[in-house]
Amino acid sequence: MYRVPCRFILCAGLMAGCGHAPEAPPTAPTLAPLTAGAMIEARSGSSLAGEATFTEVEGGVKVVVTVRSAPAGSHAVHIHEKGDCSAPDAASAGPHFNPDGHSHGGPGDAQHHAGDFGNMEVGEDGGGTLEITTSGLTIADGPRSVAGRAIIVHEKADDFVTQPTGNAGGRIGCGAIARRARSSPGSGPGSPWPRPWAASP
Ligand SMILES: [Cu+2]
Ligand SMILES: [Zn+2]
Repeated sequence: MYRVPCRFILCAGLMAGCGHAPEAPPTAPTLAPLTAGAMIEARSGSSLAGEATFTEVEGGVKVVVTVRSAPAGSHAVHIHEKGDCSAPDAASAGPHFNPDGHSHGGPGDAQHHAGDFGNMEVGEDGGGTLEITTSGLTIADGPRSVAGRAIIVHEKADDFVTQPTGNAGGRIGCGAIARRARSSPGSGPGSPWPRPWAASP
């Protein structure tokens, strides 16, 4: 009854004692997190520029959107359905990305579209940043993937109530979201895995 587990332990001990392993151990988590990004371009006559980055994190996706040369004030930020910013008013990006068939809302509301990120505050210098981590999106392929969609910055603030848009006005910035190649795998110090914050003393 107990002999088989004991042999396993013995074998494992011998293998671990072997001076030089012929290959790196087959550890699965040697990959850097998946990321995606978008360059945000001016639309609807604005002079806005910016970028969005999406990083796979525990339990979801961390989103960071930064803009410059934007009008001061509050601006709604959403993911829209189509990664097509070709129209001068970005209407080509379609409606809000809505894989769950939810109503529009704020990111903390029970019902909201998957890419309803709330409002970004832009200062008098024209710069603004919005950071949010959401469990409702993925970077990998699937029904909730951000890849192939668009990030939109609006003219006005999102009221989180008006359906289906939040009454946020025109689309003054648009960026098509594309998944990026993972950085090189590695297993030594300084490699992307273990992640730096997990390895800190
Ligand atoms: Cu929008
Ligand atoms: Zn929405």
